[in-house]
Amino acid sequence: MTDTDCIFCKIVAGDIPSTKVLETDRVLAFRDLHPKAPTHVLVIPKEHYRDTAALAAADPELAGAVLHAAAEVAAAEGVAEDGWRLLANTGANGGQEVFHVHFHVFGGKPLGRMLS
Ligand code: IU
Repeated sequence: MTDTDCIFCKIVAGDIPSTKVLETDRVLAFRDLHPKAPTHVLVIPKEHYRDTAALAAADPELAGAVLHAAAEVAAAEGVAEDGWRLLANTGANGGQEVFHVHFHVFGGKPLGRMLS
């Protein structure tokens, strides 16, 4: 399932270049174009789902594969021991700008507390 208007589907297809960090048959991880931390990688299912809720409802196994890949990315980036952050902005109030579900992997510096 792809969306011809979706920029991340175009990255999956190779029509738009990206710096790949990890790839499996169903998951792709690539560096964010505008990194907010020394490690800032986006982990996505290759299939198009608009957000976390749609992915979880349609394919929980794939949602798990994406989480598994995120942990592998953190380990490969060398940030697993010191800690890292996984973030999935969901919907307009959640700050989601690209509507192909993606998980941000941040690490490489103290990230502070989001909630207090
Ligand atoms: P958000 O969670 O939807 O707000 O984040 C979208 C992210 O996708 C944001 O950090 C962008 O820098 C990033 N991004 C990218 O890496 N490559 C692109 O071609 C586009 C957005 I468009």
